[in-house]
Amino acid sequence: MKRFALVMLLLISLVSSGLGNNSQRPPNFVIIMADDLGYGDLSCYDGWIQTPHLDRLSREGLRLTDFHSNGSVCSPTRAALVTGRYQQRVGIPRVIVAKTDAAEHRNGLGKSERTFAEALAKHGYATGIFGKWHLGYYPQFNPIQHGFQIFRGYVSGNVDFFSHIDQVGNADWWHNDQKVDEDGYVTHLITQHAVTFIEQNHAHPFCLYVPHEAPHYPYQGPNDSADRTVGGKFPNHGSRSDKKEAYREMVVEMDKGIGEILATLRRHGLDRNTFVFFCSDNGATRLGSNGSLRGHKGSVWEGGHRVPAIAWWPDQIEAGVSSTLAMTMDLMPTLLALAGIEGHPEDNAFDGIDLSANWLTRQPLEPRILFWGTDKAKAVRRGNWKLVKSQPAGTQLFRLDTDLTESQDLSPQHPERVATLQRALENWSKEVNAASLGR
Ligand SMILES: [Ca+2]
Repeated sequence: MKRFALVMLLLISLVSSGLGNNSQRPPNFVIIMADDLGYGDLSCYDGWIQTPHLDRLSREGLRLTDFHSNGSVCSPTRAALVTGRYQQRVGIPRVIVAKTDAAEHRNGLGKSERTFAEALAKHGYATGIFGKWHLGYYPQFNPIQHGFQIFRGYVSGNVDFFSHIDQVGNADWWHNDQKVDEDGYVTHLITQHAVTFIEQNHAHPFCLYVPHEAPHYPYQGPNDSADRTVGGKFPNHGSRSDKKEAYREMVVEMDKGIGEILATLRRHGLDRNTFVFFCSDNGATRLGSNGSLRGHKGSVWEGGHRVPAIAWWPDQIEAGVSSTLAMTMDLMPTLLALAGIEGHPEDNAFDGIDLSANWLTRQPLEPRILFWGTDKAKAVRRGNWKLVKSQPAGTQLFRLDTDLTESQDLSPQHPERVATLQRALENWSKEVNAASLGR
């Protein structure tokens, strides 16, 4: 009898672990990206804002403590997320700006790049993006040219949460490649479209990309009203005097929306066959919190790019905390591996790596070297060592396991290590810049 019970238990655990009825169908994907959310903002990261739904995701999933955004600003990280490659290689090293006469306004994600949406759509996935694109203003850069079958949202860096007008006074709300406005608070619209997408596609594999606007400026909570008008003069950051409170309200509203998405997955019995990933696209501004980390959005200090991130897939990814070093560009190779897709084109080779074995079975990664670069500063990381080249500080070396706040420059004690990392950084810069010019 005892033996029978044991066999039954084993069978039940096999079925519930997905080796049973889920094995014929590849997993669904939900990728949620917050905008400018810091390492010290969420309650599950000991932050100052209560976020019960993300806390639950974190409790049930794998909370990552050494996950980094590719860029320290918006467009570069998003370019790396959707392509699995360094943004410098992809030709999007800077923010694509709203100002129509600026050179960076005309940049966008090139047709030759392959996105995760393209690869998944080719293998039968329904693909949708609801929220912020920020990879090009013009129709040829639109998400529907890059494998997404449906897009509702905006293409610039930020819009008024109510009037959906960008920061130079142009209307910016789209249905695919057409400007079609809708009434509503941006965070609510994103959630509603995401929920509808799941409901319409629950019967087959889907990939849902949810790039939220919160908590990027303008700082507007759900009970406020529009500040921006077409062609008008307005305060870019919104009219509220209590901006920190507005920031908190924005994060809380995003958290509620994420709760609704998760409830929708549960309602359709998809929570055991859906991989959910949450992260931020760069560190917080001074209005938010990066915890004890040095620096803010825009810098290559940890506060610019070490961000909250959670990988969630009940029964497949064991709940816990992971200190594995990872970066935004690892997402695409990981998604394709989880979907069982091989054969990514060589001329679009990944810089990111497949993290699935690390997340699913805690298999350690091979040692690797990672790079960050803005116009003003660069950084390189190998193991716990990080070299930062910035002005006016110059070249400095830090050991993050004992000095997470990057306050103790160890370069005088380790000249050889400095030279090796510096050489690697120079080679990398040359290589990605040359690749970008050859696009
Ligand atoms: Ca951002």
